[in-house]
Amino acid sequence: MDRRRNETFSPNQVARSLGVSEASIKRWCDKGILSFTKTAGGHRRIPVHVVLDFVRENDFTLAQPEVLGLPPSVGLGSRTLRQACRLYGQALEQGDELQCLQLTLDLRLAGHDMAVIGDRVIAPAFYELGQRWQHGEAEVYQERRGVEITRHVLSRLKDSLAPPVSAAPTAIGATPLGDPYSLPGQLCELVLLELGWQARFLGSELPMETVTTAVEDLHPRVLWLSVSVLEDPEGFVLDYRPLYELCLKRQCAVVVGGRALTGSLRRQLKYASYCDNLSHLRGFAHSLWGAK
Ligand code: B12
Repeated sequence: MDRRRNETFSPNQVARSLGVSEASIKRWCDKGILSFTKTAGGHRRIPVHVVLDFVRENDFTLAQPEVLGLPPSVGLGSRTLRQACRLYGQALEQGDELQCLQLTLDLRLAGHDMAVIGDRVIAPAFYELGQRWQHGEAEVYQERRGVEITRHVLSRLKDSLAPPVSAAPTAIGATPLGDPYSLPGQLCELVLLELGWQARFLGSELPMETVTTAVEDLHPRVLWLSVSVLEDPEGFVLDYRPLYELCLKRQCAVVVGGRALTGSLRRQLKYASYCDNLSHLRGFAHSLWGAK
């Protein structure tokens, strides 16, 4: 292990391992970005740990880890998610739907569940896009197009899931009046479908009365409410109460989430579970029923 840490490589080898030019490596050495030692003959030598630190800190991928004597799969695993998030964000901004689809399908093939893809790739990519929009670095149309692209991608992912068995419990979800944010609701649907539930996102901006009727008609085991924005928080608390009471009677667990549900608002609500993210929903739903 220590021997490996002390092993050094030439700029040419490091360049090949990173998939960049040798000139870039020499420049980074000279700028102090990559630390190095010099041989008696005056040639630069870069320790392997310097390369690995550089890769980690700068979100680089190792194009050919084997040049540094590392296993060819180095850089896969958890780092792949960060990389995928960055690429997803770029593809969103460029309007590249195919790339967005490819990235999410690849992650599923690599064994990541929908909750992880939503929490660690899609949501942070949109967060970044929102930041860029706020700072005038991204256009409104790019954000709107990004939402459309992701809606299509999620619906394609839905098509790739096995249909639920008839004995699977039902889950329904919605966002309240005044909340146009549809992606969290669509993602919740996918997370539950992946677990084998008969899940259906009813849509955005639903009055609580019609959600109540849906609970009466569809007999769900879970109702999820995604609340990203609330025009009238007090009105929401009042309208929500009878819905919650009905759910309690019908043994339907109410799961709430979304950035508008502040701590003070949550204290005024009753619910079975509050989820910060999709992985929480996955865990909760799985504890109730999970075919997978
Ligand atoms: C897309 C978007 C929109 C779209 C949404 C379209 C659609 N059909 O969904 C539209 C065009 C509607 C929109 C409008 C506006 N937006 Co906007 N929008 C965004 C953006 C870029 C992404 C939101 C999103 O969908 N993210 C993807 C989802 C999956 O991630 P998420 O919401 O974080 O959800 C995660 C968790 O919270 C959790 N979760 C959420 N809900 C639930 C529910 C359950 C049950 C569970 C288990 C989990 C869960 O799981 C998710 C995955 O981890 C955000 C940026 C950001 N920071 O998020 C701005 C952002 C939210 N918008 C913003 C603004 C300012 C606006 C507008 C006022 C702009 C304007 N001038 O018109 C309007 C207001 C609209 C309104 N009525 O309130 C600001 C809000 C600032 C603030 N502090 O309030 C943000 C933060 C952008 C920014 N950086 O300034 N927006």
